[in-house]
Amino acid sequence: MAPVRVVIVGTGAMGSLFAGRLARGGRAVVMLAGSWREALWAVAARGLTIEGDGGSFTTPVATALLSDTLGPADLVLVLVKSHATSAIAAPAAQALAPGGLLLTLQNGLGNREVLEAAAGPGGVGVGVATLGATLLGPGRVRAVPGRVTLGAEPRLGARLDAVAALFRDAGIPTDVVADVASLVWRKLAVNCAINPLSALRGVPNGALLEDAEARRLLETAAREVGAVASAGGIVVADDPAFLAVAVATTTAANRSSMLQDLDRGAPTEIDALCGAVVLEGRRLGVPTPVNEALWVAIKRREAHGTPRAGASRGGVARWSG
Ligand code: KPL
Repeated sequence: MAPVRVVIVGTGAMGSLFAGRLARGGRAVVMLAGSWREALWAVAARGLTIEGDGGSFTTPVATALLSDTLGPADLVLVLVKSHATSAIAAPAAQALAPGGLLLTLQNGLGNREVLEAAAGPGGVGVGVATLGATLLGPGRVRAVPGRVTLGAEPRLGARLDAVAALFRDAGIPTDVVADVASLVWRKLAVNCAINPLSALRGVPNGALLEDAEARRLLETAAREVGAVASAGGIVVADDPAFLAVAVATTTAANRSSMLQDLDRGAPTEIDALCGAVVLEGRRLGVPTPVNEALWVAIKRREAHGTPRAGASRGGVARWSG
């Protein structure tokens, strides 16, 4: 069988994790693309190193700048931060081979729409990842267990099932579910609950469950997201607070992506998370006081913009995706 041609856009923790796992899986030829030159150079020189869940390994992976010619790829996997989606949408779409799939596994609302504007709706799929990944330095990542869930849509045909099989063969537990809107809002509830609280407190996800006040805020933030989803006609199915607690438990050791962003003085995804929920809540007449407070608090910390003391690992002060 011919190898699957995969371009991964995003050289941060998640992009590196997927690139490493898929490259080692042996069924894909992988190219890691981004704008963070230090990471691209490190990977080109030494390969990608993944530690943690599933054992440590280093694997060679091809690299490219976004301004290079990318593809043609059967799968373009988008793993940049949500605020960078507009900047990468055109090169990501251009990298697609005819019939290829552009798949976003990003956090937050709005990414799909931006990618569809560049690639057309027929070529864009959506999934969510509860895998945790901590960037240890350029091209070096620690993985925390979790899974990927992909949203099946009739217009995507069998392409999503093929991607699910590719991920599973690379050791990434993957499911396919039918209700994409529910999938996205369930993950949104988890991220709005875990990410800002862990970032503000400077603790790994699991520590939020050990403190009564943090846990109450986590559960309330998640339920607010569920209330906004319901008002918009989206069925979240489970209690969003239960979902957030479950993910905080399985990713207990992980430092959330927002905590890692604040640690290195980089912009966070708060606008696409709590910010998007607050605006949607206002539109639908649903109060979201905890999400609003978290949005404001993270924006203040971003404006302050100083990397947390001792947060710079591997001698890199500012990392970007
Ligand atoms: O998606 C995540 C993130 O950190 O962005 C979770 C699942 C909360 C893992 O930390």
